[in-house]
Amino acid sequence: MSEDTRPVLLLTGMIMDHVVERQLKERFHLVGAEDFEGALAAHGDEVRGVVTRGSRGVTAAVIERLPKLEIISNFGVGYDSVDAATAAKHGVMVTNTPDVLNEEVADLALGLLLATIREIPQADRYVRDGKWKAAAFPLGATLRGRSIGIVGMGRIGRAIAKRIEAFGLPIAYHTRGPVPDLPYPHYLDLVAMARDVDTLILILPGGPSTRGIVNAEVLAALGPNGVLINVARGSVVDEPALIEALKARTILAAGLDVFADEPNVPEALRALDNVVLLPHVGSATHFTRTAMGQLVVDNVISWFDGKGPVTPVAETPWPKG
Ligand code: NAP
Ligand code: 8YV
Repeated sequence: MSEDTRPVLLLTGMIMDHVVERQLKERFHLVGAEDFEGALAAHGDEVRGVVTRGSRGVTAAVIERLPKLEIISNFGVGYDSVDAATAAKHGVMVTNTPDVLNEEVADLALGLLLATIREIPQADRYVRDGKWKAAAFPLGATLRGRSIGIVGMGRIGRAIAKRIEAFGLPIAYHTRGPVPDLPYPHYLDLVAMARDVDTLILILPGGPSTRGIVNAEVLAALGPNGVLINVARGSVVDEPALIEALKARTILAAGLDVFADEPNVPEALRALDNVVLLPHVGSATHFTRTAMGQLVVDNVISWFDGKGPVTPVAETPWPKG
């Protein structure tokens, strides 16, 4: 039996250790960062908190092995890899990291949009490969005259819309219900919106309710001049249907920061020249990841100080309903 009376926190991996571990290690007994399964087996009965990120989920099976669990603090605003419904059923608080990453992710979304339409990575490769000496880079597609459909109009969606406005382009959006006070047309029907715009930007949560909503029908409606930008989750797109549409050129191009099975990106996607592929870097700056790490820490400390969570997710409201 251990003499250590500090609450046990299970880390599902290394998570901004110079922010998270540095601040938590005095007050908590941290286990699992380097050997999650081993720590789960050795400490499962004592664990009172879990700190996690998208790359390793906190499933119902994990939650059920942690009888003393009180809080799951997720590094990331998207918490589709945490089974929040099961956590709620067991009275376990779930927190995420909203707002601190809005502007960073919106910046990246616009960068990816421009990179995709203006073929910036392809042009860079052209120079590096010494092809410029033989011929000028071919003329390409334009952002001018485009109309943008944003799928998801929450915190980050609105930050993206602000940037699109500055580019002088019309905006429409699809969510399950209209957002009050927004001047843009709202579509309840995603296919109808895809038909009316030529560029889709995805920024909605992953998980069962959004799985594959961008399917072959949506891509067909987007049409041959269509551009798809996904900074949401890979799961919201039917990836094989997207690959088919890109191969057959029934859409023009795609810019993807997220994939169905990260970090595995299908060879069929990597072989295409009409896609820009990023390794899930929407929030990946020192500035923003530090702010996200701090919010993870703040949630854990506030909880164990008896002050409740700072940023609880919708499934585990605070104060309790
Ligand atoms: P948020 O404020 O909760 O907004 C989510 C938006 O999605 C809302 O407008 C919501 O509207 C809409 N939505 C939810 N379910 C929907 C459905 N079934 N069909 C259509 N629309 C739906 O979230 P956020 O902070 O903006 O973050 C959005 C997501 O971006 C995260 O969950 C995460 O997956 C992703 N993300 C990615 C990166 C990256 O690195 N690439 C970084 C940060 C976040 P309704 O509820 O009215 O439908
Ligand atoms: C993170 C994200 O990189 O916040 C999110 O939902 O996708 C990104 O900001 C990711 O969650 C950390 O693993």
